[in-house]
Amino acid sequence: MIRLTKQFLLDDPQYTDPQNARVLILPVAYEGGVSYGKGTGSAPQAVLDASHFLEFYDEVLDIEPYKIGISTCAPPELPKEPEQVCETIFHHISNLLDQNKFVVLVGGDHSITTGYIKAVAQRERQFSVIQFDAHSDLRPQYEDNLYSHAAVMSRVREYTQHTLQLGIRSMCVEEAQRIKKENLDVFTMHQIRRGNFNLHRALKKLPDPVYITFDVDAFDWSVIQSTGTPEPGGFLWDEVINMLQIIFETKTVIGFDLVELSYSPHDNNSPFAVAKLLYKMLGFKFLKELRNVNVFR
Ligand SMILES: [Mn+2]
Repeated sequence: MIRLTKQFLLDDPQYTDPQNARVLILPVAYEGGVSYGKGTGSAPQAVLDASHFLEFYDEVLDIEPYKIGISTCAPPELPKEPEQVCETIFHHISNLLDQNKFVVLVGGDHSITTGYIKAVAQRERQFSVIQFDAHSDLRPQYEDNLYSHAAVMSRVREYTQHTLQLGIRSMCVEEAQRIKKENLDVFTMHQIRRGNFNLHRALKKLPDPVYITFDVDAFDWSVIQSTGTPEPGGFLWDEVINMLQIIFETKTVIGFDLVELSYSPHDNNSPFAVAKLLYKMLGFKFLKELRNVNVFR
């Protein structure tokens, strides 16, 4: 039984009823895995609040994505132990996937991704993960915490070897050595800015289906100002949207998360950008179905 909370975008039960909705959003207010700035725990609510100021219509895609049905679940109550947090998220996501829903996880810090990936790994013999992030997150663990947000891609790679990491501009020397030794597909901002990255070529190497884990610190500060571990020099809005459009057109995306937004009472822009990113991604995902729905009806 899904308990309702404040809904993403609108409160019209015709489009937010959990039984009929194709998309379920799971807000997870967790910041147990952060290392620097606080505030990721309040971020999901800020995204839901900001989403009510979005336009329903996508003027680029010429569709109204909400008509696919988007329902927002109540945030799960979380235990204290990081491993138990992962298990709790795993069970929640599994339950939602069993209902044949497309599930979006909104964080919360990046450590929550592992629970979702575990649920995907139980259902897919083979799958890929694309990470947008300033940080490579490839430490084996961080401060004795296997489930730290700084180690999340190490956990992910225990479930799949097919990963693509984009926008990276911060790592320790051990991570750099590992990337070289294991020949990981990690593309730094520096490489991308030098033109040493071809998305189509990178996507060809990734078997379907694809999961996207999106740490919003991948963005430049002009897009996302409020994030726990900020790094200068990130992606601009249109760059990300263009890449995501190509990914959704080329690959079968089975789920995604948006993590590491940090709530600040002085910044309405960042949660709004995350809300819009979420809505854009749903538009890309359900474009074909939504094209058959007349928006001018
Ligand atoms: Mn990060």
